Amino acid sequence: MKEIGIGMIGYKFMGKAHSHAYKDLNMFFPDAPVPKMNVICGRNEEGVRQAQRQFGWDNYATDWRQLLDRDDIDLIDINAPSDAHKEIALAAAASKKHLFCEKPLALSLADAREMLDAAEKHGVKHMVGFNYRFAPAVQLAKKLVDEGRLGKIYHFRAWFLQDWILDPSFPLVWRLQKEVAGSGSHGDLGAHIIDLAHFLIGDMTEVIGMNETFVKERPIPSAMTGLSAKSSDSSAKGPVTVDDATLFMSRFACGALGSFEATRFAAGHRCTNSFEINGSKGSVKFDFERMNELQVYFTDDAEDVQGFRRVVATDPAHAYMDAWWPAGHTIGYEHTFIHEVLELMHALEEDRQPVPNFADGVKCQQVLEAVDLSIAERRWVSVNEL
Ligand code: SOE
Repeated sequence: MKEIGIGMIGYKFMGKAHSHAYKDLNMFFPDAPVPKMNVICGRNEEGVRQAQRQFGWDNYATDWRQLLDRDDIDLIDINAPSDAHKEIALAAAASKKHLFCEKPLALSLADAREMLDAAEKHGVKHMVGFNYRFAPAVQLAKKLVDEGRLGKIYHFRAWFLQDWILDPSFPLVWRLQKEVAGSGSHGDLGAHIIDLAHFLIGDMTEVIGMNETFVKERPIPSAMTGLSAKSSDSSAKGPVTVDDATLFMSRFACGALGSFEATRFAAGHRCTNSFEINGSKGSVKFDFERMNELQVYFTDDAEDVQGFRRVVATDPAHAYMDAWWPAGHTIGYEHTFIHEVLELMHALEEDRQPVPNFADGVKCQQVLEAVDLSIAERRWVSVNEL
């Protein structure tokens, strides 16, 4: 069985999700190449040593550069904060390591393009972490669109709603600082629904948007913290330099109209990642909080039973599901990462680019920046302007 040596940088939320995926992959997909969990890397020695033990890595390092000269590492997995992506990716590509990078790919379109160029120049494989594509219900939506079962697509609407920074005393974590995160809800949540739109119905041609930062200053945290930070009563405050919410409309090359909403201020919504597609022959509706289900409507159902039906996408007929449990037994968020890593391992074995790859990351970044430009200049922006 082929083995792929992994060196992973970052050990927090995504580090845990990726580690779990590497660990469980072959238990359910025994024919896939084996991801060898060789080295986990992070700046804080105590933290990374704890993660090494807890997640099951063989070694740890505190400087990512040490990973690049090692012969037992074929792939560098980058899930450090977004401002670190580019430097690591460029150096890893130059060292002929394959790349797996979390979204958003980079802080800017120019940086994302540089990362894609470097990967292509050095002939390495590259993947970007848009994990929601890998939910079986999302794969079913894609199949229905591709097989023409929804007919001509008229509408794509998507919304990704969270509420974890609703409290104004929630601290100024790195995700609220433009120089580290690139953008706020737009790049963090909007990136996912933009990618789902690209995956499901194709490219966008033009966009127009609006955004808002509702809480403009927040307490400065004493240490580097993320989503799990608690409200802070620190009196020292700093400016929030990213959007709290971004909304935009778009036109697609296929003729469909799109609408998108990403916000961290939707009280009561913890992780509502949803889309709806309406075509001439039917519609589908997806909500990540019920991720095993796809609501499906076909216009040619008999008149007396017309309506949305709830398809539970957990039968062996659905993508990936014959590897899991008996029909009807559900899977969860972490399984999207296992399917993502499955695609990555197979692509490396077959000597082809995984999908989604850095080209998809660039395409997403292009839409993110087109929306930002439309907001700055208060006009429709053609995606190809960028
Ligand atoms: C936080 O907003 C977050 O964890 C994102 O960073 C992820 O990409 C998204 O999948 C869930 O929400």
